[in-house]
Amino acid sequence: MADGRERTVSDFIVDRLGTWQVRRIYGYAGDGINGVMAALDRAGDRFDFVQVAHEELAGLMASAHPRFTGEIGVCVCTSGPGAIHMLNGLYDAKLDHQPVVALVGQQAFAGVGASAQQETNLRAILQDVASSYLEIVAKPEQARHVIDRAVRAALDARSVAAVILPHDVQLEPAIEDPPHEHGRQHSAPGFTPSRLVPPDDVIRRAAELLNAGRRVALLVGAGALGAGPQVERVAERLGAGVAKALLGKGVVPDDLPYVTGSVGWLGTGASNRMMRECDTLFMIGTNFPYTEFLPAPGAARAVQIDVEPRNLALRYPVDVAIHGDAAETLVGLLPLLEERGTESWRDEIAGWVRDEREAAERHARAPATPLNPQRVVRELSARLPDDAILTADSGTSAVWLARHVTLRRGMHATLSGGLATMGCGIPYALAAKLAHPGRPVVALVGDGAMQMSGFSALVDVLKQWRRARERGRAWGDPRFVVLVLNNRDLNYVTWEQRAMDGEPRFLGSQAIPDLRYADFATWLGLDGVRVERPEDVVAACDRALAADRPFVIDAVVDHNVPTLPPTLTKTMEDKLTRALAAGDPDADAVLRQLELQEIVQQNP
Ligand SMILES: Cc1ncc(C[n+]2csc(CCOP(=O)(O)OP(=O)(O)O)c2C)c(N)n1
Ligand SMILES: [Mg+2]
Repeated sequence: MADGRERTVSDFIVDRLGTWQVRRIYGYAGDGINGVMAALDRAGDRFDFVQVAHEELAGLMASAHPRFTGEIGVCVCTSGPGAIHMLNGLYDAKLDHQPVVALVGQQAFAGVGASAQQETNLRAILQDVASSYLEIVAKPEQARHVIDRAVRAALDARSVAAVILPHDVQLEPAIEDPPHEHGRQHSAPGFTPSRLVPPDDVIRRAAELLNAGRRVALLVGAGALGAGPQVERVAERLGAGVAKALLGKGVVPDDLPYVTGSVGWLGTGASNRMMRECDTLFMIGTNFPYTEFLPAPGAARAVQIDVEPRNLALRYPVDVAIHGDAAETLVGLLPLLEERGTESWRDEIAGWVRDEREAAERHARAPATPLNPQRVVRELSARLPDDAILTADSGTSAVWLARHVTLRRGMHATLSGGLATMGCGIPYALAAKLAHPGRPVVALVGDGAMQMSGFSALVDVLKQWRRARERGRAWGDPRFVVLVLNNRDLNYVTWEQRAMDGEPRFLGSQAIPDLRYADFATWLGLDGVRVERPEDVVAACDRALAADRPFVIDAVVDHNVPTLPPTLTKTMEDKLTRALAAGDPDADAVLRQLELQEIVQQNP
């Protein structure tokens, strides 16, 4: 090396990641990973090391990175507590099928087995989450093929790979090219994903089934994210409506007349009605788990496309199950699909969609104490710039994102779908901003999520905002808006307690303190405003979207506005009634809101 030092295993690993086009690494220090940190320091500008305030944030940012870049996400942490903190972010990546490589430090290999401080059984801890690949680099010769294989495995499986790096091995001299002898490996970087094109006869059978349908419903998920134009063409050709699973929100714009919006518990009346009344279901890249919102088994004939055979015909007894890429399959299918003669189903859907949009507006305008969260989200949505990227946390913000944010062409939105972990909103948004500094980014988060990890995440936002400016690379678009839905409650679960379990809101587990989120942002040197009156909502949104720095809107919203599906099943209604009669502290206000929000019971 230039300073006369020998290149270490850590230098080699860092270089090798560079060869794999890795440029950004999210992480946190600790003695178990110091060798790698020093190598990152030596690598200088070749990497953007993003220091987080908590390892979970590094895991979540690594899980977000591929969603916004198409690249692999890389995160790094120390042994024991670092790895354990990071685990939640890694599971988030695994459950949402994001390719992530985690470099996890370990105490010196020479001492492992003697219960050294911070020594944990990392293999056991990481075994499940890193099921695509998990290895310990115990000898310098291993570094090359273990890194190559970890990256390739993560990309191939679209999942998590983890490499455990004992501290003493990190510091050993690198062996760049092991000798050509027994037991040594000679790997190389590089990965080209293959195209999954289903056989012609399967596509033909799917086309026949779809052509025979008179009331076709499309349900699209994350697997359809690169296939938006094809989905639109198929829907137009078949006169079909398009409903979206949460992670598929960005597949097609929300403002098309045949897009019914989200489906399920968080979904719209229009989507759920279309699912009940369709005669043909076409699922594209979705593993949407709430089967009660799909047609009753056998009520519709069905075609499904998925890249993962194990997801096929799992939630619904589909007639034609296609193992294939969404876009590739749809391209093959389109020429075989017949133009519809009758437009009645399409008109019916368009009518539901119009009604739905009017109802959403009415519900958002309904009075609440002090603010109706739907109104805040709608006003912000209406003002979003064309290329905005949105994220939402787990909680009511996910519901309002699903129902009240109108994604237009060019916009993107994501959240923690599979794991549905709290605390994802801000780290996802920050990863989006680092990937696209020229685009406005908006995070919708709960006050519980703020108290859980959001304050730390805001510190990370501050650090990255400052760092960009100090390096003379200020974000091309400074807008980074965090909307905190301050409802003093773990509200999503409060509604689950009522409608799923028939239990009243348990103040001891649900109520949380009212904190000053905007004041915290301002105190950090960022900007923010607290909103407590409906007439101040618009001005707050305008201010946030005109700010020259990250901005927090602390919106004091009503926790009695229901996040229930628009139509309740008899069971849900019975449970809700039981909960409210069982001493729910907010029963009266809840009953009033149920009326204002026009929550109705499905025909028994
Ligand atoms: C890490 C984690 N813990 C618990 C949950 C269960 N959970 C889902 S939503 C929610 C409430 C979140 O409260 P808050 O952030 O205030 O959002 P709200 O629903 O009130 O808008 C909880 C506890 C979870 N999803 N993730
Ligand atoms: Mg809350």
